[in-house]
Amino acid sequence: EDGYGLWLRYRPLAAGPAADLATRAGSIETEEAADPTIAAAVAELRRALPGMTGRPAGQGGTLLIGTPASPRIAALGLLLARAGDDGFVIRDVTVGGRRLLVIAGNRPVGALYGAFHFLRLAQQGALPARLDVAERPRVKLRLLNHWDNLDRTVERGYSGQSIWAWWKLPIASDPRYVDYARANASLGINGAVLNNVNAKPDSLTPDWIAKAAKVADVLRPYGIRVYLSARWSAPVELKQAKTADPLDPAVAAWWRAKADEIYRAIPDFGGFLVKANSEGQPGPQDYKRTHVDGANMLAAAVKPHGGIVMWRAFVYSDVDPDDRAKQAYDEFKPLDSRFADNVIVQVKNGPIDFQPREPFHPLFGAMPKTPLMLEVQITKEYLGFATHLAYLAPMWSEVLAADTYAKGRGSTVAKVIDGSLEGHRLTGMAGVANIGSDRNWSGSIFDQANWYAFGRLAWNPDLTPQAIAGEWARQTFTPDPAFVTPVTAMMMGSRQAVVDYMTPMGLAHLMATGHHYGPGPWVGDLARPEWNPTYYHRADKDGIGFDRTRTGSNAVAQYAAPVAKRFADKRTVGDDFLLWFHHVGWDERQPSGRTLWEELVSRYDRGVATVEGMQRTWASLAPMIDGERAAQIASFLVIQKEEAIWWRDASLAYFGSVSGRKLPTGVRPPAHDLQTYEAIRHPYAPGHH
Ligand code: BDP
Repeated sequence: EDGYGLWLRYRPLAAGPAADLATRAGSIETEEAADPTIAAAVAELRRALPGMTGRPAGQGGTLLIGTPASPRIAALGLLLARAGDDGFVIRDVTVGGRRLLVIAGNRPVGALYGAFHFLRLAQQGALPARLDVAERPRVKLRLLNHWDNLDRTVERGYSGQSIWAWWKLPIASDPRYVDYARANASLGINGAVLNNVNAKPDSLTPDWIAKAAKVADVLRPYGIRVYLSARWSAPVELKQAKTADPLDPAVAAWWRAKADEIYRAIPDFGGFLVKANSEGQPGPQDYKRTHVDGANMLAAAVKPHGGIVMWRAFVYSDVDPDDRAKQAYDEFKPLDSRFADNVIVQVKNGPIDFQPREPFHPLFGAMPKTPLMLEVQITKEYLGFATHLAYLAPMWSEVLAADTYAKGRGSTVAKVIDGSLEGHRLTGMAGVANIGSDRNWSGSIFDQANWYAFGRLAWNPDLTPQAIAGEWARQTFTPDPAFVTPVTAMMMGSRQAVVDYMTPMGLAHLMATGHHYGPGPWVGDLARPEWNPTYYHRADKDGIGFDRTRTGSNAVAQYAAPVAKRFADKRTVGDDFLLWFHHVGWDERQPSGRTLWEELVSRYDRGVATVEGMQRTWASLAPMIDGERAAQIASFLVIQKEEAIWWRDASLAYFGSVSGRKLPTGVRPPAHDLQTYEAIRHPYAPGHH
């Protein structure tokens, strides 16, 4: 048990559920075995069921899987409209006096998702006596964004090398690609951007297109399309055009020909993801053109093939910004209604950059005429890399459930991205993948839960983090409630713990330079103002926090009036975002009765204490699972505890020195002086290239 099996372990069930499962799904039948997707579904069921039932295949009742193309399924009257294009129906029916379990979709991919859903239910213990399930995904594009480089390093990757063994492609595949596809399909993930948003032009050359095509061939039966990140200046860098000006007809012709070439190799190619004019990446603004000019030109190139363009809104300019948090909105909001209909704008969950906690991005709800997709980061660039146990579903749900008030109460981010608020058909959610060549895929066992949760939320943004954690834990470890209940509670509190020991009460971006590992709140000498932690926390002898109200940058005004009003008032903003929106005096009383300084100190202590509690929980649970995974998790919790203390101590040493406030009595002083923390360097930290 090294974690390679993820949540698809298919271990023997307890006697009762095993016998029931064998009775209901002993032999798998289909009339569509020639379809590669149905074949994949059947193969999965045949691989899974004997292991779970402990009985050889072919005995017991029949499970029939397929689409209405199968006469037996068509005859059943399953009301498949409920399943939509990508969903499924799972039902126990009686035909000619015999019981039959049916898994059906309108398309083969729906049946595949249904098979995985059935296995998800079965792995968790007893199935309902009569199954009658109908599901369909709420969001159309459910994509992983790999930040994988062509040399197999991974930007912000903490789980080994890229799983794409580019050098051996296109001739050699890898069994891992199939297991990757199975895992994604089990969640309904239906697309993968193969390469880093900080893209190289080479990925668009014939050699690399052939490699991507091979990956696409392997993923295709699992309903997963391949996409590529496109480097804006590729035509120039490949020496095939003099300019990359989107309004130059020769440039548009180059991209059209390039798209034609890609589609010849990958007929169902999904399209391009573009990071333009952001953090040094080239883009249309280099030619005094807009994001719209760029996106629409590319969109025209892929349109004849049914492709799309995902244009990222993660931008901040290098001219001294009064507030980086305002820039994406300022640049993109005026472009609403001008994007082509096969363009979707990809917006990070918060206005800065994947911090442990950010308010929802103000663009959600502010561009009603443009489809927006949500981008979250599964890889934990700012939450302790792969070692810290931080379950991210609560963070993503917090954003999905956030009310933009764009069309009055109830205009949640979830409704923006599933298209229901404004009637968009092109909808999506992207997660920056945390997958690499490590045997356990994600660098740690608990980080598998973040991949899992991303997929589940992209399928249904209303699923609760608690429910997702429970189903993941039952499949990944054991369905035993004595294990699942405490482990779920531990997961549910874990992200808040990271917030508490790294960036409590609305602080953000206090990580060390470059690699973003460990504390660096004192850093204030980097070339661009908004690269510096001091820019974000603005601590001085009087107080701390970024004033984003009218007296400051007025970023609050980018939100709809009721939201802006709540954020703008110290009494209503809530302590999650207090210092995000306000500069607060160190001695100002908080609702707890403590001063702000005392409150901050208590948050850092609470974060450390939560990690200690996680260690105790794990010590009591570890004997219930295999030794290999249990030991790795325990050792990572030791790392997390040491580093939580490091974060707490370094932060308190620094903020104590700036504020001149003393630690409240009874509080443990930092182990070292500030200079010691400031001197810590991590020259070989992973993930930054
Ligand atoms: C930041 C990362 C950087 C990415 C950038 C992005 O630090 O490596 O290139 O986001 O999303 O979080 O483009």
